[in-house]
Formats: sequence, C-alpha cells, structure tokens
Amino acid sequence: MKALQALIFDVDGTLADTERDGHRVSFNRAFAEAGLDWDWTVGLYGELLAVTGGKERIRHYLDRYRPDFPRPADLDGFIAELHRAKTRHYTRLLSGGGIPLRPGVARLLKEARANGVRLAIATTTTPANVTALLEHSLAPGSTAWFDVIAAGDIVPAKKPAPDIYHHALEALRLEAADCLAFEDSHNGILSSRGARLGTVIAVNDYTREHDFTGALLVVDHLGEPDRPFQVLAGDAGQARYFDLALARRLHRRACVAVSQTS
Ligand code: XBP
Ligand code: MG
Repeated sequence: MKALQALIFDVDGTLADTERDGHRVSFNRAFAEAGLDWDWTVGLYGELLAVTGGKERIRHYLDRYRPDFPRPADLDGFIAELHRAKTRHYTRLLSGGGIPLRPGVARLLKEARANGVRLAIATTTTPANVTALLEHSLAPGSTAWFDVIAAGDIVPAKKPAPDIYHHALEALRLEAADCLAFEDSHNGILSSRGARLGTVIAVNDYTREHDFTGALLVVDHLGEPDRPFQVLAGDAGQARYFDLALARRLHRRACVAVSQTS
C-alpha cells in the first residue's frame, strides 16, 4: 500500500472564494478602465465560469454575448492587454488582504508540512495571482511551502483537461496514486480525475450543484475544530473537519479500490 506523499490544491474556489469578489470585480475594473461598458454581474459570472482561464473567458464572452462588438484587428493582443490589466487589479486587491482563505485550508497546509507531506498547486489562474494570494492571505514567504506551483499558460490545455495535474505530478516526480487533489468545481474534478487523482471536493456557492461523480468526499468546506464541515457525499467516518488523518484514510480507501479493480 502506497503512503500519501503529497496534497495538490486547486486555487480559485478551493483555497479561497476568489471568484465573485476577486476575479469578477477585477475583470470589471479592467473593462471600465479600457472604456468598455461590459458588466459581469454575479449571475452572468456564474455562467462564464464554465470556461476556465481569464483570457479564454473574455473571448467566450465576446463570442457568446457580444457578437455585435467590433473586433479589433489584433483580437489576441486586445484580450491579452485587458487580461494584464485585470491581473494588475486582482493582485492589488489581494495585496490589501482582501480575500481570506477558506475554513480549514491554512490548518491543513500547516499540518501536512509539519508531517512531511509535500504540497503542490495545479490551477488555471495566472502565476502572479497565486503568489499574491499565498503571500497576503496565508503567510509571507508561504509560496515556498509548495514544491510545485503549476499555473496558467504553462500547459496548452487548461482544465477540464488533465494537463496541469500531469505537469504537477511530473514536477513532483510522483504518481497519481501517491497524492490527493483538492478541487471545488466540475471542471476541476474532470481535470484531476483525468489525471487519475483521488479527489476531495469543497463546494462553494457557484459550484454547489455541480456534478462531482468520482469524488472521494464532497464537503461544504474543510472545516475547523470549532466549525464542523457538512458531508455532502462520501464517508468521512467520525471526522468533523478535514485533517491529515482523514486525508490518509481516504487515500488508503482509494488505493484499495484501485487494487480491487486492476
Ligand atoms: C479558475 C479560473 C481562473 C480564474 C481567473 O482557476 O478559471 O481563470 O477564474 O484567473 P482554478 P485568470 O480554479 O483552476 O484555480 O484570469 O488569471 O485566468
Ligand atoms: Mg477552482
């Protein structure tokens, strides 16, 4: 039986609720700055989240909602410039400590580190955004807690493709069976399961109704000793919050399930 060696985390929606009050707000600031009348409301943004990656999301918005918008000759350059501005707004917003980590995240990261379980990140967001979140919402210097930060355009195909997880596993020099992934969305679990990773889901308001078929466990958040999680699918035994002991139990269970089917 393999021991659990690493935890691989998605970022947006998993480490922190960054989408509604972080990314969405920053997209809108970039649009206003560029003199565009585009307004991504909370509801519309929920629909747009089906497309991962900010540049890809802007392109999808134009195709789906603004077919009448006159396309600049250099559409790629136009989108890239808007997205650069959005990243500037987003990292500035985070630098004010604007978005806290979700319950249980900091506790679990610290427990893993203290017990020699390695940490990694696999996300579609821009690398600068990950650094800003970790440095301002976790701890100064905490980027170094992660052996691998796989982010953004480092792979050609973003989630739901498994490429970013394959990239993280290669950089860790580990196999999927050595690790657990943490995700919050349907696209996220398609990506992690596509890389054959056992996956734990912590839902949020945008993803509560998503399909999480194949998850080891679905909870409303990772929980704290004084703020228990609610189990939405799967079996957490007597656990009231997500800790390393539960991670190891789920990992063991996943290993047994794989060995029985192979
Ligand atoms: C979520 C995403 C990202 C962010 C925006 O990534 O799809 O595109 O919404 O970030 P994950 P960028 O859940 O995998 O962390 O604008 O930098 O793409
Ligand atoms: Mg996510």
